Amino acid sequence: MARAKIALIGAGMIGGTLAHLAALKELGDVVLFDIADGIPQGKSLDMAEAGPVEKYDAKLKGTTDYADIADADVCIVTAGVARKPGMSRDDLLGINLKVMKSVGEGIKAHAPNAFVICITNPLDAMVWALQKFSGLPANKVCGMAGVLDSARFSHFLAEEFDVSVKDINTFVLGGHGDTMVPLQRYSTVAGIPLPDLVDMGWTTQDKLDAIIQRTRDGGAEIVGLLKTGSAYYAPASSAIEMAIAYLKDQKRVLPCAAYVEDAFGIKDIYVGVPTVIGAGGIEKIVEISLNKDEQAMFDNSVEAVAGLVAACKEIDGSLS
Ligand code: A3D
Repeated sequence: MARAKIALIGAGMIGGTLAHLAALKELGDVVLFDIADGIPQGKSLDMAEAGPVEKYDAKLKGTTDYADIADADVCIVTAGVARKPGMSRDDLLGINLKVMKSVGEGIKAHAPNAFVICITNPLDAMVWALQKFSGLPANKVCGMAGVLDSARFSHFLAEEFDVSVKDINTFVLGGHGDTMVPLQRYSTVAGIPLPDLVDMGWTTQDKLDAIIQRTRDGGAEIVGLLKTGSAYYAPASSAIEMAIAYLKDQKRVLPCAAYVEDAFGIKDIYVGVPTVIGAGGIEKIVEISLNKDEQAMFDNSVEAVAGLVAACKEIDGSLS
């Protein structure tokens, strides 16, 4: 069987890390696309030269020509601009919407059968626009955010409890922004829900609340430290986990920004929800029950995403 082909649109900090991970894990041949001539070619050559050391069989090609992504099985989109200190994700909307238009057209023309994972911010609105611009089926276009936000939540909990990250399972839903909804009742350590761990004296509700706030601010914390851009290692790992779920038909249950036709009391919007990812792309949306408080937080988050989608429609009339 021929190797899978993975196209990475955007060869910046996340794009380069994605290429490296895809090669190290031998997920297939990698095409790194960017408009900044020299960057994708240079990074690809550098990583190809690491192949004999790491012993991976993967061809890597850098390009500025969309024709090179032809028939890709997976496209991961990071093209656009990242945050600098003081900027919110939403500040990126105008610039990155234009980028989504050209990327969507490129994917539509050259890789219409791909599973597309968008990472560009503001995530939920950009994945919505990318689906519209590309015209690909909604089950084949999704956004990475929930896996990363959940990983951040899990990391902070592992530190608090001094237990392995392997035994922690967390769920963060809603839009990828200040309104995201870390779900305490559905987050567990070895199957024990967080509220039970408070009852057991492992932590206090105050400490949990602080961890939840740190999770919400997780992106900004890294931006503040790096000063020149935003996080890239954990975002890349998270998108690769989703790509593997698709390529290997794993039927993983992962939170991601997916098209919700009608669930959780909302209709016709992209937002972070639990999904099943397999060979069919987003195969299912897992409609867990939310209590009153959780539903209110989720609705608030959906409202924020809807505001950004409305802003996209105002900027680009072809989207309305
Ligand atoms: P960066 O290192 O700046 O890379 C972006 C790349 O996109 C650059 O190499 C640009 O040359 C390239 N680019 C710009 N316009 C185009 C275009 N029209 N076509 C193709 N390539 C283009 O950024 P990064 O890799 O650090 O971040 C990429 C995006 O991911 C940003 O929008 C971030 O805000 C976002 N991000 C999202 C998350 C989520 O969890 C959703 C996390 C971290 C970053």
